[in-house]
Amino acid sequence: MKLCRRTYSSSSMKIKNVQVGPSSFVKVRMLGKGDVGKVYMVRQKGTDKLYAMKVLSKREMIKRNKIKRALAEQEILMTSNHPFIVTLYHCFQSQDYLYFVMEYCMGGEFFRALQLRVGKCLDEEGARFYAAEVTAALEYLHLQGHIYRDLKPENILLHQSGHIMLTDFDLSKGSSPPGQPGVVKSKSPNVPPWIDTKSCVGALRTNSFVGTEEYIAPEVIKGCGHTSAVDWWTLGILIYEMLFGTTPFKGNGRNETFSKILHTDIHFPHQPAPYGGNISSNTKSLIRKLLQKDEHTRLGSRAGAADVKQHPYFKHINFALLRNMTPPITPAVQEPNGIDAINFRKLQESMSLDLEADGEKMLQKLEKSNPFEKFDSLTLYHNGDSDTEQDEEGEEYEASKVVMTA
Ligand code: ISQ
Repeated sequence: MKLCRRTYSSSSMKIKNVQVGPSSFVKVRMLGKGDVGKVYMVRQKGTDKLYAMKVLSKREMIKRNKIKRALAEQEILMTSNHPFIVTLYHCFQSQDYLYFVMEYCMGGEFFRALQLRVGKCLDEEGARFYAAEVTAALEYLHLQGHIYRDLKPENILLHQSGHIMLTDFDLSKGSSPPGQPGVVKSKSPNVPPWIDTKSCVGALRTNSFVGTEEYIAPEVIKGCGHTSAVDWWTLGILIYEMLFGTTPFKGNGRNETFSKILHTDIHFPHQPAPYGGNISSNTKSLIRKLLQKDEHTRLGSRAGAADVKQHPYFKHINFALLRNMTPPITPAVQEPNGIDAINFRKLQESMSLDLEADGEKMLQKLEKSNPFEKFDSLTLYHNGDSDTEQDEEGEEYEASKVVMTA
C-alpha cells in the first residue's frame, strides 16, 4: 500500500471503503493502556509498515458509558488533515472491538522526552518551537469546531522527524449524556464552540474525565460551561512546564491543586531556568495572558489562535514554515525498523489480543440494537495521495467494502 505524506494545502479528504481488518496486522508490542482499550504497535502483514493500532473494547465502553466519546474521536480523526495531528489510516470494528489504525509516532511521548532533559525542561527556543506547533494544531481543531481539552505532554507524540503529533481525542468533543459535558458547535464562525460542563462537577469529584488535574482550566473546575479558551489555558500550563519542569499550580493533592488553579496568581521561580538565564519578559507575558483565570480576558478568547500567534513571544516564528524547521529533539533512529519503541512506557501485556481470531469474528452479525452502528469502517486518504493503491505484487486494486455491521 502506498501512503503519501499530507501537506498543508490538501485540506479535503476522500474516504475509501475499508480494505483491511484485524487479521491484516501482526501485533508487535503494546504502547499504551487505558480504561477501555490499548494501543499496540502493529505491522501490516506482508509489509514492513508499522502502525499504532488503538483497540477499544465495546464491552468496557458500554460499561463506562464511553461510546459517544469513541465515536467523537473517530469523527475528529477522520476529518482531520493536519501535519501535527496524528493520521488515521483505517478504522473498522469486530464483534468485540473498535479499531483505529494510526500513524506510528516513533519518537514516543513528548512527556518521556521531556523527562530525559536536564531539569526535565527545555530552553526558551525549544519550548517556543513546540508551543508554536501546538498552537498551529489547536488553531486547526478550533476552526474545525473542536475543543481539544486534554493538552498535556502525555498526549503529545513525537514523530520520527521530531515534529509533534497530537493524539487522544476522546475528550475532545464531548457528547451530552446526562451528567456529561457536551460540545455545542457554534453556527457562527466568530463564536467559538463551547462545552456545557454544568453537569460535570459530580464526575469531576468522583473520578475526573477532564484530564490531568494540573492542566485543568478554572472554568472547567467551576463546571459552568467552557469554550475553546480552555485550550489556551492548557497551552499556558504546557509552556510553563516545558520551561520550568513543573506545572504552576501543583499542590499536594487534587483539592490543593484546584484551589491554586482557582485562586493563586502565577509565580515564576527566581532561580534561572536550567537552560541558561532568566526567562524573557515576552515569555512571561504570554504565559500570564494564557493563564488568565477569567476565560473572557484570556488571550485567545477574542480572536482565537490569531491572538496567540500575534503575541511578541512568537515574533520570529513563521507558522507556515514550522514543518521545515529542525525540531529541538530528534528521536534516536531505532533499529531494526523502529520496533524498539523509545519514549514509551514499559508495559506488561496482561491479556494478549488475538488479532487473528478477532478477525474471524469480524463478519459476524451484531445484535439489532448495535450502539456502534455509527462507527464507520473506512480507509482514509487525503487529496494529493495516490488514488490507487498497490498490493505487494505491484498490482493496482480498487477498494472493496467490507460490511461489518448488522
Ligand atoms: C501513534 N504512535 C504511537 C503511539 C500512539 C498512541 C496513540 C495514538 C497514536 C499513536
